[in-house]
Amino acid sequence: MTDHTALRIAGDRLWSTLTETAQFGAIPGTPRGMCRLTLSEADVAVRRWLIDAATAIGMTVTIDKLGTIHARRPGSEPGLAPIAIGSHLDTQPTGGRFDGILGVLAGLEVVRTLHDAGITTRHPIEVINWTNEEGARFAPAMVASGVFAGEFTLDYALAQTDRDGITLAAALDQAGFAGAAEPGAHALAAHFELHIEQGPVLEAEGIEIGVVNGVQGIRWYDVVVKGQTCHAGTTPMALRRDALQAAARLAVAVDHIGRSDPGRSLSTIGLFQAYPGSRNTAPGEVRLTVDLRHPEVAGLDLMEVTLRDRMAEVERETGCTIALNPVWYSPPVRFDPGVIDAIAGATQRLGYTHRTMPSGAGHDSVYTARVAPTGMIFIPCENGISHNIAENVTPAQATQGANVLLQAVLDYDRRTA
Ligand code: HGY
Ligand code: MN
Ligand code: MN
Repeated sequence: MTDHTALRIAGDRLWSTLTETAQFGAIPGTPRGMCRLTLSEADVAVRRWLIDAATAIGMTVTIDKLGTIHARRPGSEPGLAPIAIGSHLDTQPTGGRFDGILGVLAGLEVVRTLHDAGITTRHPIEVINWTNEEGARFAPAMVASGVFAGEFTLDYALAQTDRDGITLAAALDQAGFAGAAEPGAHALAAHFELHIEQGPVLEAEGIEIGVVNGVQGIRWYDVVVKGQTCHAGTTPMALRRDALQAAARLAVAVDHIGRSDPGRSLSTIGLFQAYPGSRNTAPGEVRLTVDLRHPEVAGLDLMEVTLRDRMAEVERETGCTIALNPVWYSPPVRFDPGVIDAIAGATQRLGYTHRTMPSGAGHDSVYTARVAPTGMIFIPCENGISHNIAENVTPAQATQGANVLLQAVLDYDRRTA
C-alpha cells in the first residue's frame, strides 16, 4: 500500500473555508461572534454550503430523520464501513467561529486533499454534521448522535421543544432537513473528531495537539423553585416565601458543589429566571438550569446527593418548594485505544508536541464511542475561551489539527478491516 505520510492538507484553503462559512450566523458588530442555533436560517445556510461543497468533489450526501448530514466518499473496498470524520455546525447563542465547525470543515478539507491527490482510501470516508450538538436550542445536547448510538429514541428527540414550544420535528420540516435515512442504520468503522480544546491546558503548557482519551461525566437538571408572589411593600419579611431568595441560596450551594473536588468537579447555572419579574412583587417562582460535571461516576453522584441535601434545607429555611428535574445524564467516556494510537502516531510523525488529556466538554464523540471506535484531536484556543464570541485559533493551529486528522485517518484506514 502506498505510503502517504508526506501528504498535508491545504492550510490556506481550510482557513478560507472557515472564514467563508463564518458569514452564516455572524453576530453583527463583533469580530468573530457566532449565533447559529440548530436549524436556524444561518444553520440551514451553512448546511446547504456544506452539501454543495461535498457534492462538488463527488461525495454523495444522505440526510437522516434528525437532519444529520452524512457526506460520503467511496473507498476501494465498498464492503468496509466508512471511517467517519464528524462534528457539528450549530453554535451557542453567543458562540465562536471554531467550536464544532472546525471539525466538520477539517473533514471536508481531508477529503478535498485526497481528491486533489487522487488517493482512494480502502474505507469510504464519511464527513458528518451531527444535528443539535450544543443543546442550546433543543435539550439535551448531542441528541442526534445520541439517537444514532441508541441512547435516545427517535420519537424522544423529535418531540423536544425549544423555548418557543417548537418541536425538533417541526423545525426539521420547516428547514427542509427532515431526511429519510434512519439514524444509526449504518455502521461506522471509526469516528474521528477534531475540536478546539475549549479550555486553557494546551495553551498554558505550550503544547500543539491534545490526544483526547475520554470525556468527563455530565448531568443536566431543570430546577423549579416555588414560593408565593407577594406585595413588596405590604408583606413582612418573616411572612414571605420568596422563591428568588430560596433560589439564591441554592445557587450558592451549586457553586460550593462545583468547588468541592478542585480540578475535577464543575458546576454551572446557565439560566435563572424569576417570575413574574416585576420590581415591586416578590417572585413566586424561579426556574434555573444546573450543569454538573466530574470525570468519575462516584464524583458526579456525590455532587447530586449534596445538592439534594441542600435543597431540603433551603425548603425548611424558606418555606418554598424545590423540584429538581434531571434532563440529561452522560456518563464518563473512554475513547478507543486503536484510534488514540492512530492520532498519537500521526502527531509524532508530524513532529507536533502533544499530550494525552480528557475532554471537559461534551461532544458527539461521546455517543459515537458507544457504536464505533472513536477518538478526538484537540488544538489550543486563545486563552482557553469558548462558548464566547472571543473564541479564536490561529491558521497554523487549525492546519496542524487537520494534518493530524488526515494522517490519523490514513493510518487507521491502512491498518484496520
Ligand atoms: O455542553 C457541552 O459540553 C458541549 O459544548 N455541548
Ligand atoms: Mn463543540
Ligand atoms: Mn460547544
